[in-house]
Order: sequence, then C-alpha cells, then structure tokens
Amino acid sequence: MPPQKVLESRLLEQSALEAGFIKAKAAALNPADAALFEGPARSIMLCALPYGNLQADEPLPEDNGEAVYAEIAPFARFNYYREAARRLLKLACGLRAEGLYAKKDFRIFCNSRLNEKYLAEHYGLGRRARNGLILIPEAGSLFVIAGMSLPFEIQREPEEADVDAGQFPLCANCMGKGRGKPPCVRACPCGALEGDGRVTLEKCIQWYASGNGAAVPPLVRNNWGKRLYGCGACQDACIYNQRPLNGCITTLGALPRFMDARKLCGMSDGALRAFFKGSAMGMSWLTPQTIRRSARLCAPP
Ligand code: B12
Repeated sequence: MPPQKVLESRLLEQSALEAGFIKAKAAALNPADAALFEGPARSIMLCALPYGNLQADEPLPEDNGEAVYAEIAPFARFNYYREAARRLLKLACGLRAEGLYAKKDFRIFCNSRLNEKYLAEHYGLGRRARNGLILIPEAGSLFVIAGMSLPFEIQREPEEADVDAGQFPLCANCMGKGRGKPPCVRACPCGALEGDGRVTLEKCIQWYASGNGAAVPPLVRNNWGKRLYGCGACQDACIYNQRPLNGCITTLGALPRFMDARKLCGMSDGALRAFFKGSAMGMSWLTPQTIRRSARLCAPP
C-alpha cells in the first residue's frame, strides 16, 4: 500500500489555472469510472484548454467564383490536444515531486478513447449544450477537454447546488425567442442536430471530414462549402461563443487557415502525411484519402 496523500481540490484546480487552463474541476472518482483507468485511480481532474475565437486570422481569399481554398477550423489550427496533455504532464510531474507516486499512476487523456464529454459533465467541469458539446460560461464551447486520473483522495468543500434550469441550463437563454429552434440547431447546414444534445452523425459534415462514411451523400456534399477539416457552424451560432474569447498560446502543430484545395488533391500520401505530421490533422485515423476527399468537395471539378 503506497503512502496516501490527500489534496484539496481548490489547490489542484488553482495549479491548473496557473498552467493556462481556463477552468478545472477535481473530484473523487466513482468506482465504475475509477475502473476505466489502469492503476490506482481515486480522483480525477477535468480541464478546459481554450482555443477561443481570436486567432490571428488570414482574411478569407477573395471569391471570384473559382475559389479553390479549403479551410481548417480554429480547433485544429494548433495541436491543442497535445498542448493540453503537455501541460497536464508538467502538473503531474509536480505532484510526483515528493516521490510518492510513479508516472503511470497519473493517466492523462485528451481526445482519447474515454467518453470525455460524459466525464466533463459528470465531474462538474461544464454542462452539455443543445449542440452536443460541453459548455462553460468562461469559454463557451471553444475549448478542448483534457484530464488526468489521480492516485490520491481529493477533499472538496461542499458547493452550492446548480440552479436547476432543466436539462440544458446554459442553453436556457437561447430558447423561447419565438423562432422555435435554438440557433445551433438552425445553423447546422445539414440539420444534424436534434436539439436535445444528440447529433445525427450521418448528417454532420465533420463526421465525414474525419473519415467516416463510405460515400458523402448529396445533402452533405451540397452543403460542404470550403471546409477541409472542422465545422464550426453550431459553435459560431452559440451566444456564448460570440464574444471575444482568448485562446491559449501554443506553437504546437501550427496549420494555415486556408489551403489550396486543388493542390491538396494532387499531393501524394507521403506528402500529406509529412505536411500534417504533429498537427491536429496528423492523427493516424485521418488518412490521406480522407483529406483528399474533403479537398475535392471544396473544389468540385
Ligand atoms: C467521435 C468524436 C467526434 C465525432 C462525433 C461527435 C458526436 N457528437 O458524437 C465527430 C467527428 C462528428 C466530432 C465532431 C466534433 N467534435 Co468531436 N469528438 C469525438 C470524440 C473523439 C468522441 C465522442 C464520442 O463518440 N463520445 C461517445 C458518445 C457515446 O458520447 P456522446 O457523443 O455524448 O453520445 C451520447 C449522447 O448523444 C447521449 N445523449 C445526449 N443527449 C441525449 C438526448 C437523448 C434524448 C438521448 C436518448 C441521448 C442523448 O447519448 C449518446 C450515447 O450515450 C471526443 C473526444 C472523447 N474522447 O470524448 C471528441 C470531442 C467531443 N470533440 C470535440 C470537438 C471540439 C468537436 C467539434 C467542435 C470539432 C469541429 N469544429 O468540427 C465537432 C462538433 C460536432 C458536434 N456538434 O458534436 C471536443 C468537444 C469539446 C467540448 N467543448 O465539448 C471533444 C471532447 C474532444 C476534446 N478532447 O476536446 N467529434
């Protein structure tokens, strides 16, 4: 039995804020969730790393009717996933400094196999919004979720209970404006949002841009626009995302906002892999075929 440590959630959350996360929540894990992690997981810390909407943006290329550009959405313009994991690793190293625990006792995750939206909501980082994403008043939904399991107990001050405003408390202000559906639902080009937090994946542009679907159906094809990777329609329409929101500063995996769609179509597998290596589009599951398919949809013959 290793020596036990008990930390106050407040101190841990403060260290995450100092590391550049915009919000953090640390809490005791329930036994079912603790079993998701290998090793001695007793607690968990969920963090939000913002990418915001103030990135230094190249202006939209002039559309002369023959536009061949393909756009990369803000969440993928830097490798925020890796940046978040890197920051958590540093925090974990600090927590290990007393030598009580091993590196493997802290399991860091970001865009992992775990259901991160569930963890973020269940352990109090944010609330699920009607567009299916996790929303926090501090950064809207313009952040990536990252977290780590902790091998020690967390002490929490009792918190005031959430004001009960129904299933989507943060979306309450969007409803009842006489137009029936909330802005995120209306903004989705293919009508993929049910409005109850569910996304019909076969109608979600980003689902195809991530390599799903053997063929892209006409509804999605006709609404594709100039998206190479990422669709922000349901986020851009959200009232929380419309104020200026700072993103964290990172240089990891920088990608341009616009790429030449026709040039991308002609690039070999090797050239595409080399170009996107280390970026948010360098994931093993995002194949050169998928990238070329999205580029072709941006630049139909
Ligand atoms: C696969 C995936 C996708 C897929 C599918 C997304 C989806 N909504 O299902 C695609 C490629 C489409 C996608 C798109 C995007 N993604 Co994504 N994605 C993931 C990933 C890797 C897994 C999500 C998942 O499948 N979870 C498991 C399923 C079972 O959970 P679920 O989606 O919550 O589904 C349940 C609910 O729908 C629930 N439910 C909810 N409401 C209701 C209501 C009723 C009535 C019922 C019955 C059920 C129900 O039932 C389902 C089953 O349990 C996560 C990272 C992770 N590991 O969690 C990132 C993640 C969710 N994605 C993220 C992002 C940023 C995006 C995009 C914004 C990127 C972009 N700009 O294009 C879009 C947003 C699209 C959208 N509106 O959801 C972030 C979201 C951060 C946040 N603030 O919430 C995550 C968390 C990555 C990260 N670490 O930051 N993504």
